[in-house]
Amino acid sequence: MATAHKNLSAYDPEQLPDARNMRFGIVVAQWNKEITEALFEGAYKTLIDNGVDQKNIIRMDVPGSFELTFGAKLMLETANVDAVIALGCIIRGETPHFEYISQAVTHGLTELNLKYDKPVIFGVLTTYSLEQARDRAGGKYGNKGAEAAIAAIQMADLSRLR
Ligand code: DLZ
Repeated sequence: MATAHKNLSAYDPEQLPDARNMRFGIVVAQWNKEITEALFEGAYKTLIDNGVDQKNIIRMDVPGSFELTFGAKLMLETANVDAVIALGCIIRGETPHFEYISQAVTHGLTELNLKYDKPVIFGVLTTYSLEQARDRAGGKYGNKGAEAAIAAIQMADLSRLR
């Protein structure tokens, strides 16, 4: 696969829209907290590096990835943000929980994108092991949180076309 050994988080800041006047919500699932904290750090740093004021980054913690949908909805309704970044990590165990939670949060966040006029970004890792998650949360394949922040800036800029 072309992306198998590539850091996926590299980007050209010159190509990103101006984010200095944007405001973001970040909803962070507390399951697999080691990973989701690393995702948060990646997202937060990327927003700051692109000129977002720290007072315009609002964090909300929720218990697990299943609760990201409700957390993102609350954020959209109460925090006056330009975009919401939902961060979670679902690791496959021995039961079908993985499939149910992954599908629920994917559908939930998609519904929010259709219902509200502000974008919600999917920053949820779905992996077969903790090691795969670490590789994608600041490890050899970059940081999915940073990628989610870049997507959030791009989508917030697009939504201003409305
Ligand atoms: C229950 C559960 C399981 C088994 N695995 C994960 C996981 O890998 N990642 C995650 O974010 N959350 C997990 N959860 C918790 C659910 O997302 C949810 O918090 C609970 O089912 C309560 O609704």
